Amino acid sequence: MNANLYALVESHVPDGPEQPCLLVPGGPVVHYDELLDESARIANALVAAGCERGDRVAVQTDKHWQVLALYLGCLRAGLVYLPLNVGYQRAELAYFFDDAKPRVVVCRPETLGTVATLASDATVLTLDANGGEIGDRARGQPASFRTVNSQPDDLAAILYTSGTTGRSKGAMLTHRNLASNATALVEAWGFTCGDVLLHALPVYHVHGLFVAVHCALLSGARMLWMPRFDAREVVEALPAATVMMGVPTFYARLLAEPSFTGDACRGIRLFVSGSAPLLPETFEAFRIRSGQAILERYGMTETGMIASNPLDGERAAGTVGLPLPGISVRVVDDAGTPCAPGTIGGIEVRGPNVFAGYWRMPEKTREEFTADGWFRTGDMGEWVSDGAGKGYLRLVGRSKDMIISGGLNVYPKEIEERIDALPGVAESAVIGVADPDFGEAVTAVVVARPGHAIEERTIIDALNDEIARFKVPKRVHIVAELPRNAMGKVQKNLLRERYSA
Ligand code: MCA
Repeated sequence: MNANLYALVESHVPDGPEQPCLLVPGGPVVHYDELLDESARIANALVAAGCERGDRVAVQTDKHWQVLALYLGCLRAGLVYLPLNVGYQRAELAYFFDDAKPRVVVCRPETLGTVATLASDATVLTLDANGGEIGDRARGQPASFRTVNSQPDDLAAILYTSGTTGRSKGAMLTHRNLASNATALVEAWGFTCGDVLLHALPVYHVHGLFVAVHCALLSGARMLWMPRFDAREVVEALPAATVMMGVPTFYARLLAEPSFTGDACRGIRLFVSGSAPLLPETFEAFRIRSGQAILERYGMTETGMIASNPLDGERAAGTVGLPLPGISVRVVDDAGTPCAPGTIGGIEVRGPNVFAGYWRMPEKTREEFTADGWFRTGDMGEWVSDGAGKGYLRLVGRSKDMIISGGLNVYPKEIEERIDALPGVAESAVIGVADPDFGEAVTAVVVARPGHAIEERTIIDALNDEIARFKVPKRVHIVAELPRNAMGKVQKNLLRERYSA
């Protein structure tokens, strides 16, 4: 059997492949057969451009429907899909291109010049609402392509995640990882061809690209393909949908939108939240307003989805439910011994969903796995010992210094290094401060060099020029010194307390 994820997608195309797949508000309706034909043309075009099995195709584009055909085309041709957040700027892109050495880079027309300079060894092609250069190349190609025969452990995608060292790591995801997780989710969340998924997430992260898209494709469902999350537009689109997936910020913004009512949700059977903790207050306010209990689940780039509250049965606020079928989760103490329910420990995962390692970082990969093959998530949690959601997994924090802002991970180390390199800065500490919209807001605390005056605005402006905006601190506090403990370590907990107040 061909383990290529595309073969699995193809086997689930609804009866009558002329069924709609993507409904683009104010744009075209893209049917399953059109999407698959375009993926074949793109696969042919990529091979004609010199791509060979295992080559990386880096993609930094807006959410045009053709990007989905590009993703499927890469799978079909045995290429490794490497999606990049559109917010990434020059320095970030340079690192990814240098590390991954893509054969082809697909980008927005407006960044073609920059990308072509940074990825000088790659073929650089644009993708836009009309298809762009990749679309032009595809146009001359046949609408059929023999999907390559892949092994379960062949790479399907690389997704970069930032690291505590400040250096991003490429998580290598195999066809088995993606296929097993997608199959588990379709089952767990009861997806059918009658579903219409409101898709307002970006398609360069696990949540929007794999969790959402795979659930729809593997059940022959349709997607309302929204270019981005806009609360008012989402409220208008909701009555036509049956499922929505989002980060907690989506739900907080829906609650802040006066036109959002229970009536708008009348056709919805499931709201799913993930990528960041959903506050119990948001869960409760949403239930009161809409009559719906949001289903919270837990996952990571390296593992896909790990645990989920149940479709049928109690959804307990503040928990992420039970491990998905086929996935093992344990909570262990520092010695690696499983903790009793109600005792906090490190969360470890094992299963077909767990990634193949970090791209070209064997050392780093070894560090993140235990001797008996469990992946250390870096999250802390406990099995709920009684009351609501007894036996469910509850996340209580992270062992790594990381911030989650609007569902995006930000590593303080990376931002601190950049701030420390700015003129007049002696040192800095970057923390996450509770924020009603983003969950946590990136916040910097900065000390100036003696005799230098620095300003919040200067630091923000300098960072805006260098890195993706979601990583740039929303606030910068200038202080005389950072609080340190007896060992000389900056006491970030004190800073968090001070600036949350
Ligand atoms: C945009 N900005 C942000 C963020 N997004 N700042 C902090 N955190 C963010 N997440 C910046 C913008 O660049 C802008 O800056 C300013 O904040 C306000 O922009 P706004 O228009 O409000 O933002 P937006 O375009 O509406 O985006 C907010 C968003 C978006 C809708 C929450 O960030 C989003 O779609 N997040 C989802 C991310 C996601 O898919 N995560 C899944 C990762 P300026 O004014 O300076 O230009 S996968 C994952 O985590 C795992 C595997 C899992 O379990 O799912």
